Amino acid sequence: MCGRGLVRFSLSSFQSLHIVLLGLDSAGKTTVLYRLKLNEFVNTVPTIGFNSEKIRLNTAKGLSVHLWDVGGQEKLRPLWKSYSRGADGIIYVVDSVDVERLEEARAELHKVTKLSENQGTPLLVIANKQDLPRSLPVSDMERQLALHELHPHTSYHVQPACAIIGDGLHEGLEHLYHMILKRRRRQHGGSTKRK
Ligand code: G3D
Ligand code: MG
Repeated sequence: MCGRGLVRFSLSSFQSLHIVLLGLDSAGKTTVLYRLKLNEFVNTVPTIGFNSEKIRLNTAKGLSVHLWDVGGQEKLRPLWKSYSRGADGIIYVVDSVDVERLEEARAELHKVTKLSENQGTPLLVIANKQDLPRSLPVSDMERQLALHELHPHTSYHVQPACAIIGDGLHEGLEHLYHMILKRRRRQHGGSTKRK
């Protein structure tokens, strides 16, 4: 994993990361966004269009993350392409209880990560609603979403979470942050230049 030197480099090297929150409607994207922004539960309404907030990472002091929460209803999914283009990272939120729509969640995830502009973009899968009794364990989610079939350059992490109380969210973001760092270091051939 990353040593102290790398963490110091990372803090001074990025000012803001662009991260897009995707997933089927009702997966919990907007709840994730406002839990991270306000550190409180916000009663959501279905998102028409998008919400966007800047947040600061807990661990990487001074680093702000610009999060775009894009509506997940079927008619809004064509927007995912333009919001994810050029993103530093993708957060894909999945409802761990909605087993009936896991296949649909899988298909949409594979579609968006296959886009040429998204190939290799680090991916954080949030297995949300783990507070609910019938939530699927992470290993099942990973298999049903066929994450091993993603583009070979796509690094990913699956994070169990409960967005209403915030469990797992910062931990997941940290994983995403480190995957983004790794990718940038690879792209710069290991140098520590600014983007
Ligand atoms: P979306 O933005 O992906 O469409 P929302 O999803 O954030 O609007 O959330 C959809 C519903 O799921 C909301 O409930 C919200 O409170 C609930 N939800 C989000 N995260 C969790 C979680 O971790 N656990 C549980 N139990 N519920 C969660 P309503 O009732 O408003 O539809
Ligand atoms: Mg929403």
